[in-house]
Amino acid sequence: MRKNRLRLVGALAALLVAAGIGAGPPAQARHEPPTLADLAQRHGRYFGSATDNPELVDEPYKALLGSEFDQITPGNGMKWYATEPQQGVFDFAKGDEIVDLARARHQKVRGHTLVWHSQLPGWVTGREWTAPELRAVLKKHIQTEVRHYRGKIYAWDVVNEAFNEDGTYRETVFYKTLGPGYIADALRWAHQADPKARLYLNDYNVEAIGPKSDAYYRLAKELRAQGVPLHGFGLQTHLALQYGYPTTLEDNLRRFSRLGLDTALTEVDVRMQLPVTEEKLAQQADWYRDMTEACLAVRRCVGITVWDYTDKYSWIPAVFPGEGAALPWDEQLRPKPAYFALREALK
Ligand code: 9MR
Repeated sequence: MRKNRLRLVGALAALLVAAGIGAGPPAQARHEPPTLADLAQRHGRYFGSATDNPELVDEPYKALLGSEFDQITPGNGMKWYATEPQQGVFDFAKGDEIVDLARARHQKVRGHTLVWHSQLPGWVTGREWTAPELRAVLKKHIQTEVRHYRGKIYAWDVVNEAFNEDGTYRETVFYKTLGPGYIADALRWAHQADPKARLYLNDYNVEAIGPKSDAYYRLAKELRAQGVPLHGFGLQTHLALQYGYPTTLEDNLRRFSRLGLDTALTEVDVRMQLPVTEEKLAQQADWYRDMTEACLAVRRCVGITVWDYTDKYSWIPAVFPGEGAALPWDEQLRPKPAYFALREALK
């Protein structure tokens, strides 16, 4: 029943968009309240988007980024390759640009990300490290970056993607050199540098209850018991229509909540195999609605961030050839059925 109703609403929304009603540049320029951010705030949540520096020359894009969202995550600008391209030489220009923009619009910033095996500079990956060397390098990287942004970052993804699908530790340079304790150390160092920032572990394919989210649950419990400053668990939520919806999402959020942790959907997109059809868009809308309802149902699920808001700047087509259309706005910045489903869920 419900699904059929949702499909109908989605199809209607698509028709309106196709007919140019409620779409196109004039409608976007109007910024009529309530925005997704306004709606989310009524629930004590935020609604955010990732963005990336090269996109900020696109004025219509930037306008919507500034009006519809109350939280921003830099997609790349705060990663290690960008912030410490040479050992001990820090460059915060990209992150600063996004933080300044967000602050001017009173948007929260999620800092992404301090410790990750990917997008590392060559000087980190290109040689062998002893444990004391790498420990010092890691501590300096974390503390210099967190200190630079002290007071300006709502939450940090301190460690990103630390586990394999089967729940074993990913064999990153940090794990192999320092052992699993690098996670607690990273959290402690970040906390020293900005005691007010909320500190997260963040990963993909952890939306459903399963071996990978179980590994985080066990680790989070252990870290909390040891008094390690861990405050949140970020579920990236990169979903794909062909793999099915993670129906245990709400229960999963709730169990982390019971550990005293915040949760957040941090990098949401719902990709599909192209071509786009109305049916796929309607199903995508259902998923956006369902995940929003799941977050709203769990008190400590603090907010939702889409991994950029328009298909124009989605990472999907480059990484999954033949897939795309993953975001709530299309490549022309027109809202899709998913956008209207988000509004419905937040009402
Ligand atoms: O959106 C980011 C994209 O621009 C980069 O090319 C890509 C490189 O891996 O990283 C993307 O963001 C990733 C995020 O940092 C961590 N989770 C997965 C995201 C998609 O790859």
